[in-house]
Amino acid sequence: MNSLRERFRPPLDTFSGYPSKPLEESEFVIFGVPLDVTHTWMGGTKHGPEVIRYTSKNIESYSLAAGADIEEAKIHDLGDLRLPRALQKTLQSIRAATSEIRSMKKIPLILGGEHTIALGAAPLQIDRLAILQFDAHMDLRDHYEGRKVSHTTFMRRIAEKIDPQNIVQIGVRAISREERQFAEKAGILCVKASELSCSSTESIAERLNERLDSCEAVYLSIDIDVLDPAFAPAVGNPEAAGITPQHAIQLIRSLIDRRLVGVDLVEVSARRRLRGEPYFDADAIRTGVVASRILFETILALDQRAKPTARKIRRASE
Ligand SMILES: [Mn+2]
Repeated sequence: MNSLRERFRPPLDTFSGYPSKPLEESEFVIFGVPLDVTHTWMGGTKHGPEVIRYTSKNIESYSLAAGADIEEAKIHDLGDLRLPRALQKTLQSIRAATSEIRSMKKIPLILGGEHTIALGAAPLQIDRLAILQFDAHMDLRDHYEGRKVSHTTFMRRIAEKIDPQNIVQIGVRAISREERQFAEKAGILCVKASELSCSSTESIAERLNERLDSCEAVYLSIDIDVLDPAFAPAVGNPEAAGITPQHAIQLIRSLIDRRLVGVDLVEVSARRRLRGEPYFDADAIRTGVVASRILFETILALDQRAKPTARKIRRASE
């Protein structure tokens, strides 16, 4: 356990602002990965974990939807992973930390950082693992700007290691022709952002749960750029016509259950760090506020799932 701690920088603020529960008693183990190396437009994801911790301690901690308070959730915040220089080493370090957390029967929850970290965090060795990805992008390019491993190719690498039919992508709207063809051929289930404005979240959740039913474990990866830039402007690659925070929260509440083996929330970025309060620019604060809310609702929704088999579609807007 000590060797696990040594790999992290203790956080200045803990996630949610409440003191961490002891590691042994916790259900979620949170850590940041301030990775910001393969960006193709705007950087700033190295500030992501700090933005999320800062906003999460300032928003209301009670959830109306869950009828519970994040203060009561069993969360331990390890701080930020110390990053080696090489990207492959970073991915190995994420893999080692997440498997250690999972071996303690706890759920790792990662604050990004760029999306590439999901390649290290998702337990791809698990048979019938599903990846539930909220994203404006598919990230399925074979390579990009000479890189085989980056924020825009990592899902292709994942699709080479698990059954692509167990990949579900929600909120997609910014893709290349190559990605579209690959996804269709591979049988990836894609819910376009536009579908969420004309179908109910209940009917979409039902369709997705049918696909997820045969899976043994689910890894949830949330790229905050899945939201419209009006809600989440501080991201590396903003794309118009995105989904709303309500859509994201309702779907997450309807889809997750005790098969969850990991969560990441990535791509929150900040252009600059300011002196004094507020610590970050207004776009970063706005993005952090919605990211923090989504994480609170995810954690509290899982707390309500009593049995591993409870996969009934739930009305999320109660
Ligand atoms: Mn994205």
